[in-house]
Amino acid sequence: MDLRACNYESLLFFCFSLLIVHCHGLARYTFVVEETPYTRLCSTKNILTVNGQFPGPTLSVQKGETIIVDVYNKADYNITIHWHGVNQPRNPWSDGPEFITQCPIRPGGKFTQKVIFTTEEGTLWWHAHSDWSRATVHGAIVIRPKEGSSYPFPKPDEEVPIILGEWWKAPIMEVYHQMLQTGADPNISDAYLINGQPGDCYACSKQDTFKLKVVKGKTYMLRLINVVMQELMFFSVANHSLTVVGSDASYTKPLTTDVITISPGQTIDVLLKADQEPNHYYMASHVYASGAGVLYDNTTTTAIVEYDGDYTPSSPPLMPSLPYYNDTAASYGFTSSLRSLASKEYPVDVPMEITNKFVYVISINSLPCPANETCQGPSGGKLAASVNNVSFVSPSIDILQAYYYQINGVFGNKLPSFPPYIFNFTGDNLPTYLNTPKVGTEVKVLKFNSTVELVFQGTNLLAGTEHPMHLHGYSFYVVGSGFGNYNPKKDPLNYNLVDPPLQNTIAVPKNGWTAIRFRADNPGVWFMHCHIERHLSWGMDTVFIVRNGKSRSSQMLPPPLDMPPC
Ligand SMILES: *[C@@H]1O[C@H](CO)[C@@H](O)[C@H](O)[C@H]1NC(C)=O
Ligand SMILES: *[C@@H]1O[C@H](CO)[C@@H](O)[C@H](O)[C@H]1NC(C)=O
Ligand SMILES: *[C@@H]1O[C@H](CO)[C@@H](O)[C@H](O)[C@H]1NC(C)=O
Ligand SMILES: *[C@@H]1O[C@H](CO)[C@@H](O)[C@H](O)[C@H]1NC(C)=O
Ligand SMILES: *[C@@H]1O[C@H](CO)[C@@H](O)[C@H](O)[C@H]1NC(C)=O
Ligand SMILES: *[C@@H]1O[C@H](CO)[C@@H](O)[C@H](O)[C@H]1NC(C)=O
Ligand SMILES: *[C@@H]1O[C@H](CO)[C@@H](O)[C@H](O)[C@H]1NC(C)=O
Ligand SMILES: *[C@@H]1O[C@H](CO)[C@@H](O)[C@H](O)[C@H]1NC(C)=O
Ligand SMILES: *[C@@H]1O[C@H](CO)[C@@H](O)[C@H](O)[C@H]1NC(C)=O
Ligand SMILES: [Cu+2]
Repeated sequence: MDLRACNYESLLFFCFSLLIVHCHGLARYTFVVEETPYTRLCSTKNILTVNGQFPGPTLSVQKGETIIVDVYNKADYNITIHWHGVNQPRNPWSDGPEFITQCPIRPGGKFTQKVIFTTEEGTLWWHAHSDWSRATVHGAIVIRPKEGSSYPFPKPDEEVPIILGEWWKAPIMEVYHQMLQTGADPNISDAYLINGQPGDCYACSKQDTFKLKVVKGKTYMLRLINVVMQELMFFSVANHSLTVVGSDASYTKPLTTDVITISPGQTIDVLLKADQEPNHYYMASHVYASGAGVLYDNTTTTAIVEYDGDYTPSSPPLMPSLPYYNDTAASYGFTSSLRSLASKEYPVDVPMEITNKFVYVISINSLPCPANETCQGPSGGKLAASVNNVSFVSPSIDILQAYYYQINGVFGNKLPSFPPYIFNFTGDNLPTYLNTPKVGTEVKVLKFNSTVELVFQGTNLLAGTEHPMHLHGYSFYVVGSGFGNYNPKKDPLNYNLVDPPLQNTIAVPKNGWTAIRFRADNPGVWFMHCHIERHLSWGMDTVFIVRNGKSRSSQMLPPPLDMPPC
């Protein structure tokens, strides 16, 4: 059904089981968050879903469109919904992270969110941004080119979201609370998923395999989304090469590869040409995990690419080879080879004059065990994480409201711009006294339209590992990266200011650094955090507050009347 056709007047439609009403030219969607039974691996449990679907409904919009989503919370948990990678100019009110831009929608509550698309084109996603409910509350966002324009590559015959997920048999909120209580790593998940299905490498999962039917000679665009909670993922399709054409709703130079690395939060659009002998081929994905001693489910999740035709398929289907679990060279090799299209039609706009230079050390840490508790983290303490030695604590009133209405005592603006203490960040055998951070709710305030260069520096404290850093409200250019300690004299000489990729999530390599640049031209309160869920919960988070500009059109929109109460 062509959604454009119902734009003229208020009409009711059921499209892809989404309730859509078009009125005054804005498409309106209904999201009902509720408990839904889910049976996989011979186990039936209730999970939180949107509209009873898992993964949730796909939002399909056109570049530059604004949509309205009425979110109803019919679950027993606090909920918020975030539109990941949608920059939402001047509209932090609908961004969604709980206690950052809103208080949660309580059980029985409702919140109407306005989602403003501007420059994004390609694939993004939406997800819950409260506790760990995003494990099952998520779905794809497909942003089509504007009417009358097309892709910067031949139009694929078909397009399909491929959502890499992670699932626990235990209720996710119990896994989360147990982690906070013990101070140790969370229990490992029971399965990784492709479009909600574990695939047949798991026991009791033969029927639970996603299938993509293809016709020889046709081209398919896979809109890959990593919604996994705790790990980066490798992805490959047997006997087929993949051509990357976009990431995070921005086009890239075509990159042909056998294996993709995708970090939690990231999207990658790839073209798959059905050019092999008619057969069954596995699409397969498993974890890339480099942190020493970190446990994970090491099963490969699979889907099947099934050619149309009259043939006897090989049994089992052909399996691709994926890099080894700790293959950092494969992971970084892929991530660092993405390039913006940087063409006449899709130019880059990298800030050249920098107003604000920051170096943020992002680290895993530990905190001492409170006297009235028993902890199972490192040395009997609790795992934590920090940005420039501040482990972020969620306030009990959201920061946006506190900023807008000038409520004191909710947050401070003392996040250091540079590491407060210089040591060999990526060195071996670091002294344990470096493990303990401060705790607090500290933000960084930026002038409207100032420019930012931010270097993320990873550390080897407790366990050197990747950190996929995600910024709300902006896309940023990834201008440089490397292993070891960032060198402010030498490394900027190698920055790519010509065709750096424009992303909203970037995996900072294990024991390495990554430099990003953006122009602070979106006033509001914007969360920035590691998209590995346990790191986020331990405090690897901070906030940029971008002040209003002088003109009306460079100021935050007024708050909607139905902001959920705190
Ligand atoms: C986590 O794993 C431990 C050990 O297997 C188990 O006792 C505990 O019940 C699990 N917790 C949850 C929330 O599933
Ligand atoms: C798929 O690739 C494998 C290994 O590269 C090769 O042995 C096999 O013949 C190929 N199969 C088909 C059907 O192309
Ligand atoms: C995967 O996990 C299983 C059981 O937990 C273990 O026996 C096996 O060695 C692991 N494989 C790899 C490649 O780590
Ligand atoms: C990866 O893991 C294997 C098996 O545990 C180990 O032999 C190898 O040294 C590891 N490689 C790296 C780069 O850590
Ligand atoms: C320990 O004490 C602190 C401070 O009095 C309190 O907030 C916390 O809930 C207590 N923890 C437990 C597990 O009783
Ligand atoms: C930092 O630690 C690394 C790894 O142990 C080592 O190779 C390097 O020489 C150290 N750098 C300095 C300046 O000490
Ligand atoms: C972090 O802050 C704590 C508490 O103030 C301090 O003891 C520690 O030395 C600091 N660590 C670093 C690496 O800055
Ligand atoms: C932001 O600064 C740039 C560069 O100086 C300028 O071209 C642009 O007009 C400014 N934007 C606004 C909204 O003030
Ligand atoms: C839900 O959020 C409110 C604050 O808006 C808080 O007071 C309440 O404790 C939360 N409930 C749960 C179950 O987390
Ligand atoms: Cu992290």
